[in-house]
Amino acid sequence: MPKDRIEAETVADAYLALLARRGIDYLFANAGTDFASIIEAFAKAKAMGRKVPEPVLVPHENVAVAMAHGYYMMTGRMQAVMVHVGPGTANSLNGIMNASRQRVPILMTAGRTPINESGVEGARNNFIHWAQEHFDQAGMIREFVKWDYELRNANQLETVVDRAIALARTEPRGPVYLSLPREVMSQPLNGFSFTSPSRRGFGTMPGPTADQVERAASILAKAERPLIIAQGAARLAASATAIGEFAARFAIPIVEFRTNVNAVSTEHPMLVGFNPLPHLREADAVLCLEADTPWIPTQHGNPPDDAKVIQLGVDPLFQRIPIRSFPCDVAVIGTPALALPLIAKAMEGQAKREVIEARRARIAKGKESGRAELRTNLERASKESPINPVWAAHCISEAKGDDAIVVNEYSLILRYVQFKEPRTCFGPPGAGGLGVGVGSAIGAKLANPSKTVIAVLGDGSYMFGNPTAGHYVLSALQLPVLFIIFNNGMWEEVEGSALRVFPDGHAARANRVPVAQLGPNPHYEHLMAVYGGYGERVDRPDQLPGALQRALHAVRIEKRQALINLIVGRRGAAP
Ligand SMILES: Cc1ncc(C[n+]2csc(CCOP(=O)(O)OP(=O)(O)O)c2C)c(N)n1
Repeated sequence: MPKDRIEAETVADAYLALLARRGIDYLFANAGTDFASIIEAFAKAKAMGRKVPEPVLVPHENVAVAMAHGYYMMTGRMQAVMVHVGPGTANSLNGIMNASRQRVPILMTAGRTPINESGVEGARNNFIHWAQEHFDQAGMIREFVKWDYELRNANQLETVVDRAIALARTEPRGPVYLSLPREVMSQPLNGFSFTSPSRRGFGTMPGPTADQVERAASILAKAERPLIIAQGAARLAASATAIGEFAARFAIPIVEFRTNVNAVSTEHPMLVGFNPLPHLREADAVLCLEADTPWIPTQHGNPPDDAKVIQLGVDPLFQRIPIRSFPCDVAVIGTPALALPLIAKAMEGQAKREVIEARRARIAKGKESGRAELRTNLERASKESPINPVWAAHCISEAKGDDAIVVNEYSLILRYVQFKEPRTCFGPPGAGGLGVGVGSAIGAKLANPSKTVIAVLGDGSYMFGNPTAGHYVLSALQLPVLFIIFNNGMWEEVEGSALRVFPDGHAARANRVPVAQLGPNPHYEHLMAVYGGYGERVDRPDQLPGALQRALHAVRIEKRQALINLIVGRRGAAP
């Protein structure tokens, strides 16, 4: 077995060096007394030129997790987060739930308060060390991680780190949790030997059986009105390419319903929109790609009873969701990248060319008439005050440029925005834990310093994202991101959900719907003065194009963060 030996005087030295050797670029960290030997190890590594992950201080745990999330979505490279014992773990939970449901691997770690009250290196020396002890620290996070463990001694360091990383990266991917007791991390070592490269089977990938492929191919080849619903499918770059090719080859329309990341360009001839309606009701076969919620029965209805439904994904039944009963006539196990080319091959000769070409023509015609409707809506929206979110979406689309990456939590109305490339528009994770937008935009920028990154956030989502922590990190790393806040002074989604349940109730008649209004309306743009960024408030529709140019100039040319506080009307009123 090839071995490598590195210099290390403590377990913390060896731990950080091993993370770097196993491909971890960053440790997004929110530190406390548990970090003593980690801090010492980072300082020593810098002084002695040892290779360790880059430490990034992130002053809120949820932002740290979202940064790891955004970085992975862009690069496919998993990162590590370390937080302060139990309280830090508690603060990170929202982000971990998002990552877990979106299959984002993260090495989530936390210190452990010392168990020894005296007598050993690292023993308790602060009053918090008593009250911070848990019976089961991982218990609070266990439901949303694939594996959890506590490092017991130096001897098992390589095994534990490799197992954590291998399991996080094995499909279905997701976060893992490792607690690192202070005494163990400060134990002395005299150098550290480990297997290099690792032999622990990083990132296994499940694939479909021949029977699954044949049954799916037979359904899709016979269908006259098949439909693809893409959702979490393009989290892997190779899957995005496979979806685009498969749909184009067999002329199957794609609906990107609540996609976590866009699978295809908005110019793709088979992209028919973002809403399962009306396509779902007319379909005779539905291919759901990594879709935990391919449609919402109470909103969209269901496909016709005799339509066949194929659920394709690494875990097509989403075993960790307690109740989920979408039809599944065939479950195909695998990523779209792996499974779609196999299904395409099996469809060859079965699918009738004339049926495919007739469908292609019908879809092109439908798209053309849809575009005319959008133009009419846009024309009307362009003059409205407060600014109509339709007009805002259009202006952002015009200004952003083809290279931009947009993180949308979740105010941007996608049918008014052009994305030339797949995987350039990131949507909110299915778990809906608000606050992911600020941090994942920072993670995306860290992964792609040369690209323009734009975070489009509701005023509610912005505040959930711990913006002061996020702006601080950007200024510390000298990374410019443009934030566009759709400021409607409310939680429209919360209001809407109450009124949909009680359409004729008291809340519907109230001037201000309780627990859904955010007034008085703050001047979020002033926050930029604190962080050396560029801030602007926009009240009128005609001001927006100019404001976007100025803000983009700030991020692209002046290299400072920017924020547009956009005073918008309700999105619900938008066509
Ligand atoms: C952590 C968390 N808390 C609460 C919610 C419930 N919630 C869903 S949408 C929403 C309002 C978001 O407001 P905003 O971003 O301004 O968008 P708007 O609905 O006004 O368009 C809230 C509070 C949530 N999803 N996540």
